[in-house]
Amino acid sequence: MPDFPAGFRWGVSTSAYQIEGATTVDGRGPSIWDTFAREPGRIVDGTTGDEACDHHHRYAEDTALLAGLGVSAYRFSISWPRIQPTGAGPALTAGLDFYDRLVDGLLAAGVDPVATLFHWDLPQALEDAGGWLNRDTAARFAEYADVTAARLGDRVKLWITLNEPFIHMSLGHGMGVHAPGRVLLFDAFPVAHHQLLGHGLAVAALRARTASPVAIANNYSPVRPAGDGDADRAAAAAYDALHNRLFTDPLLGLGYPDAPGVDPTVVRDGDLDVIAAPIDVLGVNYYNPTGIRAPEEGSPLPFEIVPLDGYPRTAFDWPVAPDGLRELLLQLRDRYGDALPEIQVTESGCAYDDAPDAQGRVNDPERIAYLDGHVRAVHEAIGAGVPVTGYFVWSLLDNWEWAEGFTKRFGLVHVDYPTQRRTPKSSYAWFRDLVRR
Ligand code: IFM
Repeated sequence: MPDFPAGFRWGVSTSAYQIEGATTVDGRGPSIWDTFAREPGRIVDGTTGDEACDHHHRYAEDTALLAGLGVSAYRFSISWPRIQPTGAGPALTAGLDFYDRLVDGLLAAGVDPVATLFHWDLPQALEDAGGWLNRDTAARFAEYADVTAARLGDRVKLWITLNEPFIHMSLGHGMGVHAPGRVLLFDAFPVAHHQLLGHGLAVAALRARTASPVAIANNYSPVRPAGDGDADRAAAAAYDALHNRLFTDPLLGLGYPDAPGVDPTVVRDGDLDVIAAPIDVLGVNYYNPTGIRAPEEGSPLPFEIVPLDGYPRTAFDWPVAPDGLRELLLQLRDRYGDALPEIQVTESGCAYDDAPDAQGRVNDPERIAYLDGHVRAVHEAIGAGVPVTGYFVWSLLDNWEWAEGFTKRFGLVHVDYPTQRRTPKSSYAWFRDLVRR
């Protein structure tokens, strides 16, 4: 492995609902995922995040795993309904206490706490009032950022406002396969705008409470047109605008792109200035590129997603394409030029059907190959002048993978859910050695 610049941040990521469990302790309110997971047929194995990895009780053990890995940073998310059970009003001290203990434990272990404020677990009471379709949710989000940073702002080293607002809009509100399960197709645009508005308002709230840098974590997927014809290229451009530009152009001061669904009547005077508040870091979550071709006649969508041939595939059937990460990082640099802030890859990882062998060891050579390829792609992008300063593996632990329940394992550490036993996989040792070097 080639050398990385001194100070490069190596980390791992998780999110609250996927690992914490303990969904009813300390006054936590219900979130949209508690509700959604209980609806028949929503989750492939019928499970919920009620227990997940029991991290809320086992955070000290998990902090020791982070220390053993030697990472310089740990990206976790804060559960909004633990802090404000109904998404409004004073912060719950007991809810904040948990993250206070976690943050202090990380610092004592020499690991920088990186906190994401919203990783999809909206308080159910806010959803009942319209959720992200309701403009007021943006103001509520800024209030939550304020009360949380008032307690943790002196110790969290990087704040991330939103995780993957594109996925929350498209899967949660466009297609209904994630919570809250709305099927609005392109009428979901207000969810995009109000998340971005909430982000901008939260940036201002965070700046008033902390000197630490502020970021957002977007999901990106470089688009490959299926053919050279004009129709496939136009379809690819439409998908690219939706997936890769809708949540980045306005953040970097360019306003909304010409993407399907964009509705200017939702955007009020001054909103774009709030959204374009300067950020210090752009978080990039990358898993795979997307193949696109022109839609069949009569399709409600201006594009059709098609499988990309010629790549190995993960247990999710996603193509393993490290070249896509290099391409994406160069594309961001070419697209945004001087407006592009420092980048940290805030998620990169893969699911495989990992299981312990007869000796109890978990060997995951495919994950090692995956990470090796993606880390090298980052190195090449840095060599080409892209300002990448960090790389976080998704994920520390196997965890509850949303609509896939417990069926997809992304961890460097295997979790046996019935016993909650943690077993570091061979990729954990590989990543530890990489970080040490
Ligand atoms: O598990 C998710 C995470 O919550 C958000 N980014 C993608 C991961 C893998 O699907």
